[in-house]
Amino acid sequence: MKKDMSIIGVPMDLGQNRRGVDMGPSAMRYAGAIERLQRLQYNVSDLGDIPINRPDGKDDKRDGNLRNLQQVAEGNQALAEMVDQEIGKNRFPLIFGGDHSIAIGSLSGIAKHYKNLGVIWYDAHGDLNCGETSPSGNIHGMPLAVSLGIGHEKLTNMLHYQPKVKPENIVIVGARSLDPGERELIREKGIKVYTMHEIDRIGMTKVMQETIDYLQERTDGVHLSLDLDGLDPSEAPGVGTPVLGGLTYRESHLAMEMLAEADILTSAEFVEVNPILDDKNKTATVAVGLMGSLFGEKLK
Ligand code: B3U
Ligand code: MN
Ligand code: MN
Repeated sequence: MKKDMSIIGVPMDLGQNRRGVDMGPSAMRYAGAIERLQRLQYNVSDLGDIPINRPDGKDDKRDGNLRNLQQVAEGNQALAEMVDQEIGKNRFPLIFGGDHSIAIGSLSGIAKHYKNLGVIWYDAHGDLNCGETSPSGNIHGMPLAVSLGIGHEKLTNMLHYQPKVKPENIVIVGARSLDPGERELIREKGIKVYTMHEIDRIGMTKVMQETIDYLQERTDGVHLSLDLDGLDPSEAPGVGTPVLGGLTYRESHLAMEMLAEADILTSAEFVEVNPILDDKNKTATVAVGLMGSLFGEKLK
């Protein structure tokens, strides 16, 4: 893995309707993210936070069924440009969310640099909705569909190219809450999904080994998009849409350690940490612990 790393915070909470997730970047910094990575010998440059414009007046301006589309698009545009720039400098981008809508900007900036970017989507949800299928209008439930070129033009065409990712280069891990439209898209596009059912059946070791082998064969870079709600809410309570029956702390560390060993990652993001809903910064602390494993603590 590259030893030069750029941290980018994205205090975005407009992709969903529970305030507080904009403090995720601070919570992860407070939990010691930067020091932890420096201890692992990374040359870390913390670029601070991307400015996010708030909608004037009410928080719930919709464009079609998309809540806060304009502000979400603007924030993601700025993020996309910064990520693109950092990769251009040969640095590893590590992005701190913010709600999961920020993956739209991350993937726009990242995918430009690869012919076949692989994506590991560690999440309770598929985030494969669009305006027509979304039950909520929340853009944080849409970024993976956007990366496939499905959704509002303002989002899909960011940095003037699309799609960002091919469906066969995506692996979803931990899914247990999929909407009807998302299931249909998964079937139609043949997206690889390890739901909690498969993880219970074959175990995390096999799931990650298969994921790594599958992506190593077909991709030239791999982005990890880790939504803390992929973990069980008993271990990561500070998230906006908790879903029971999730991945354990231990399974998640194992997954991170296997990724570190395989050394396939070229970028990563940790999203949906909401310190207002948390229990004494537990979820940010879990996130930072997972970063430790992902970036090689066990290999030292
Ligand atoms: N699938 C639902 C719920 C949801 C998606 N992502 C999160 N929650 N975190 C939706 O609103 O699209
Ligand atoms: Mn998500
Ligand atoms: Mn989720």
